[in-house]
Amino acid sequence: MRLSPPLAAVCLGLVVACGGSDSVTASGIKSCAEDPTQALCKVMPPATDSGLRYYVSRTSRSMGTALDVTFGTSTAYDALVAREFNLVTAGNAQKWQTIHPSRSVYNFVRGDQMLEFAQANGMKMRGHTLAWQNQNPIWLMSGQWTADTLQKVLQDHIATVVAHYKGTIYAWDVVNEALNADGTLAATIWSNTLGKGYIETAFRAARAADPATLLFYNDYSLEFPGVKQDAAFALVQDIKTRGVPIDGVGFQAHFQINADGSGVPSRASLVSTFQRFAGLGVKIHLTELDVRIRAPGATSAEIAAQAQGYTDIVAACYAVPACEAITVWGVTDTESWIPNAFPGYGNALLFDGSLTRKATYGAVRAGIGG
Ligand code: 9MR
Repeated sequence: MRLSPPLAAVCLGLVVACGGSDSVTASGIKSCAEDPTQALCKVMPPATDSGLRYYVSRTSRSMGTALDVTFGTSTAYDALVAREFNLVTAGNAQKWQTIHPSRSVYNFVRGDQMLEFAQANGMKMRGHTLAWQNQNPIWLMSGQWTADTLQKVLQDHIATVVAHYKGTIYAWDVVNEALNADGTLAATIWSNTLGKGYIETAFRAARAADPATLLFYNDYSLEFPGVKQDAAFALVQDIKTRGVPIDGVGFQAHFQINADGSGVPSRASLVSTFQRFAGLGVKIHLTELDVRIRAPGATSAEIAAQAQGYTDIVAACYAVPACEAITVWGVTDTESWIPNAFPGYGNALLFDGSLTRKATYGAVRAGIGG
């Protein structure tokens, strides 16, 4: 697998001060350039008319999944990813903690492996994420920063990471989860020192580093009408009005089916929400979709509501031209973040741990119109 020129030319793997010459090897992880025999470097069997990817390819949209630790450990898993999806996101590999482990060291190895796999298999990749409160390295969180020094750290990080992937990443989640549930600005390392202006700083730095990649504001619970959705709308409207570069809004789309079957807004409500944001002139991506149910113990009615929810979410996206991509947050239920974060809930994705398609899979295909 050959890297596209921008990636190969900048800095491959773990490097001290990206672009520098003192490259060091990450323990146990090799890029495809170093070891092209790894399963994940291979071109996988083409999509067939039984895969989601086939149905999506008949539209102009993308259907993606998040890749994490299971990626590259099993040819069957990797082949499934390439058969079913035409878009990938690094679930964790491009977050600060992984990609920028100490102030002068960047580690692009795992993110590059995912990009190489995507390129080899004709898939796009979304980048995730450039400014967030969670999964930050200790050196960042415990640093003694002034507004000037922290702003420079943010700008340097974004310049380096986005430049590394210049021309290869389809869209970046530039700012992640900037708002609280009540619509106020979340207290983060960024907002505490830089105020709301960090959002603009991040978008401008990303645009300067790659003029072509799509820049997204990404957040959770925006799918529900209410104060948080209103605050996100106002935020995007404000930064767009002021000429700050932004191309899209990422709706994380983490849903929970309740005992009465509620939990996913109606199709009409979702369409109206997506249209509302599309009216601002931005694209819409559903970036981290999952629909959790009680596990164990979901009733057949809850399982049916979950499937109906998946169909409604996908159909609502497909009803709005600006909604161009849907990403499910992982491939199998066993690798999903849900059981850890929501004890008693799970089974939120499209495949079980044996890589078998579930009813949710058929529900997504129905939403696409397959
Ligand atoms: O999927 C990610 C999981 O493996 C991590 O443990 C977790 C830590 O915060 O982050 C998960 O992904 C999050 C995403 O980056 C942003 N939105 C919420 C997701 C679930 O926590």
